[in-house]
Amino acid sequence: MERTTLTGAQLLWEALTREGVDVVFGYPGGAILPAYDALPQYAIRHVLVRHEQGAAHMADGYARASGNVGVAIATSGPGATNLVTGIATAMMDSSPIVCITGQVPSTLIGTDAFQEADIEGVTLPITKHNYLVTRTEDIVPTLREAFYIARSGRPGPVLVDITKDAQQKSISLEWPDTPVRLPGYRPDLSACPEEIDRAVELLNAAERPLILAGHGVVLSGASRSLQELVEKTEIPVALTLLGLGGFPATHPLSLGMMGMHGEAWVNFAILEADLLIALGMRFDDRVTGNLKTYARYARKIHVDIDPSEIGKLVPVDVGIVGDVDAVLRKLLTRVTPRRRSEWLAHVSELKGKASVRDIQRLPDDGHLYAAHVINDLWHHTQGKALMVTDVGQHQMWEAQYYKHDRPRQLVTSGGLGTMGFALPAAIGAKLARPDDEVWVVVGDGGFQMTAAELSTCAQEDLKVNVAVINNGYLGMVRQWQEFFYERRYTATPMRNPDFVKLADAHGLAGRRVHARSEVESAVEWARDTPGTVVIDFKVEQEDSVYPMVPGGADLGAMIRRPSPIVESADD
Ligand SMILES: Cc1ncc(C[n+]2csc(CCOP(=O)(O)OP(=O)(O)O)c2C)c(N)n1
Repeated sequence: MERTTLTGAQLLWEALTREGVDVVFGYPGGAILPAYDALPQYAIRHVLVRHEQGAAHMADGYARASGNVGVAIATSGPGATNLVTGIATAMMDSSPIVCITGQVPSTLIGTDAFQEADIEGVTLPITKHNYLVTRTEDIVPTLREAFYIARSGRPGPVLVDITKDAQQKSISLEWPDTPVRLPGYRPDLSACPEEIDRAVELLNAAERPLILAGHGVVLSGASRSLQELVEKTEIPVALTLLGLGGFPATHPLSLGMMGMHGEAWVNFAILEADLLIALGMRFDDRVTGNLKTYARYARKIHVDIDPSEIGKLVPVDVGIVGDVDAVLRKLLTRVTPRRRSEWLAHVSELKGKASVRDIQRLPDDGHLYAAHVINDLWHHTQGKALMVTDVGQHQMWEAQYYKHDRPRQLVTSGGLGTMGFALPAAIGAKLARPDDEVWVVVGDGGFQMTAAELSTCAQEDLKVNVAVINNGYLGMVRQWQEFFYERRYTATPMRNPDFVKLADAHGLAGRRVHARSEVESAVEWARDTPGTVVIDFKVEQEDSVYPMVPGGADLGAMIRRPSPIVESADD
């Protein structure tokens, strides 16, 4: 063991360096100033954000794009509370981030000191774990635990709040070199052999099986095993929003997204299946619709690393607690190869009937449809871009029309549905994967929530392509008003700034697109222009995302696109 004498602030950066951190996203202030003062002594890049929410989303985007832990840093009080939405976003989507906040000196805690906020109390329900550190001696062990907890088992956000005096004091310490061990926390990764046996039995016996692939497939790096299992057994795959990319969209056995805005044939297939194999997904209400009528004819196998997810919402026949990849590898050696021509033929019949309502069949009538923009973006980026989306209609169109073939190719806020996520998350993703072409797809509403981070792109000289899907409305809410509130558009029409001028004000290039014929050249222009660019796509204002399962309705009760060009009588 080596002995070192350092200040708490130095120990903080030293611990981060030893965890492999090369970039942090943050905003300084009084209570975290000792840490900032020590930062130049370390080879860690600091990205100065424009709002701490952005720092948390950037750390999250970095984590989702890289698979490593992202780090955000903020001062006490308002700095810390500004992180909250980003932390909750990471928590809902099992994203490993560590947030470090400065706290008022330990002698002032509990006195309503200037910029004092009990951020440990505030973030208790939205972190996987959190800490208040008041002693310099605890900084290193705590940070080591924080990284271990964030990245192990079901990943999630951890917050470490460190008092100013703990950052200032110098101590001499022996650097711990043993692995972190926490008596009360042992993520169990070994699946129970009896449950594996039962799963194999059900898999071999099923006639109409369907795999439901979720975020866990991506997080556990299970894509290859999944593909092997699928090809061996000919079981088609439906994906959750966060599962997209976990199985290639262009694979013949990929059906597409399930749920509220999932493909109609996927939802019908779920309702008709005799076996669902749910992998690293949590039967979210947006995925199941009415639980009472959900997949009534199906036996269910649920694989998840988090035991509390098994049986939480949907009773299952077999629950396997374990890492998805490890479980799939066990199943692979045991399942019998099968061909399923009848079931697959039936699913493609469902698909054929439903796809006549596809917006892609709408002719180019001079209107610019968001779905056309996304489809063309997919085409002109050869399906290879790292896509980061915000929340709303554009998010669903992106999920439907950009075909994600690789894991970690789509970064989006699923569980919390956080508007303002996309631009900062894309900054984090770009820093994680600098060689990737990164596109932000964002609504005019959500863009304005964190557009100040354009300034961060400019200062850090980052290349991110921003596609604003500008419909002049808070589109998804307008859609709900159209469907369920008799078109009373209260508080959803939006008067926007000139987004091209906004880009210009940041020293960035911008361009406006009104017609589908201009999309290709705009995409090419974005790719060729150095630095971050903003494209303002002026799309059809009152288009809606179809199909749609109204909240809480039966999965089969989808509202369908009303005016298909071609419609078969029985569709
Ligand atoms: C922070 C936050 N506030 C409110 C909402 C509720 N909400 C969900 S979608 C949406 C509209 C989004 O509008 P826009 O960003 O323009 O995207 P569009 O739906 O038009 O594609 C709103 C307000 C939210 N998801 N997040």
